[in-house]
Amino acid sequence: MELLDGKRIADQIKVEIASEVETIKRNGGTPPHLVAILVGHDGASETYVGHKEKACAQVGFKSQVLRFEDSITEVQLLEKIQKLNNNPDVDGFIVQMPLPKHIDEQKVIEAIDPKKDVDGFHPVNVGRMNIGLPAYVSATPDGIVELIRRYNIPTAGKHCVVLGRSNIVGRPIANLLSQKGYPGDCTVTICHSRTPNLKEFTTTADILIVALGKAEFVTAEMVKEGAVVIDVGITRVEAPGTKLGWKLLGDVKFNEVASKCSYITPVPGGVGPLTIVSLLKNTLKAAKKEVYG
Ligand code: L34
Repeated sequence: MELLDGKRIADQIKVEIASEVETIKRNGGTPPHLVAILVGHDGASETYVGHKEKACAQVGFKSQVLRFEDSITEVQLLEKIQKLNNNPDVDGFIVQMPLPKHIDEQKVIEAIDPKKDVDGFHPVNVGRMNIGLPAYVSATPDGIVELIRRYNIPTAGKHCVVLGRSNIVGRPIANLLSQKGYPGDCTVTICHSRTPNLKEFTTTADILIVALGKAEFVTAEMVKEGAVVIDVGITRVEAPGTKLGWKLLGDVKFNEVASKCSYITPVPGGVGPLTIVSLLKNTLKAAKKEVYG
């Protein structure tokens, strides 16, 4: 069993990005500029946006977090988005999800100019990604692909089973791994909450990607010997007696599954750090106008 060390790969890629930023600056250009909108005070969102801000600083990007209270109206938020769309100083921006219930997330996503949509959530980017055109690919699936690539994990002809059909992870990763080339050429099965006999599918997976958001859902008996297991889940659970009072759990029961795997991601330190780095990659692409010219 080998651990897929997302933290290590993320640090490596950050060094590569930082060197590109240096080149841009040396040639008289301005560093990429990312803006994140954060609504409310959700603990996990605060952490993730904090990681994004820190990563920008590490690679030499300009970054800014625009914070708003839960009470912001949809109209007000859409106005902020228009301003960012029209601000030539901003290369890309994101609106951290989830949003308060009174705001329609899909409306917000569609208000973002696809050229600045470094989250890759806008239907134009999703559509372009789906047919293999240059696009901003959403950060978590892109991070998974990058992890597979950096560890040279073979994918051609492999059976990849994806648990979860969300717009931001399950669907796009299933699409990417079924596309031609490397990492890809997989036979992909998408399973979800209405799939009967889940175990029948998961035990045939050479590559098992779990993105359900259900802590420790995948047990050893669900995994084939020698499988590659990628755990996208990240749930905070109470942990009395620890310093923080809580800890993070993945969707996979790591302790009993790990010994069966050829490769497995830890939580934390697996997919999460790659998600951050993929956002940086998209922002760099935006600054270089690589996707839309
Ligand atoms: N708009 N909303 C938008 N874009 C995104 O790409 C996200 N996502 C998801 C939630 N909402 C979003 C993220 O940023 C999930 N996500 C994310 C980002 C970073 C990490 C996890 C999820 C991360 O840094 N994970 C660390 C541990 C974090 C911790 O200590 O809580 C890890 O090692 O897995």
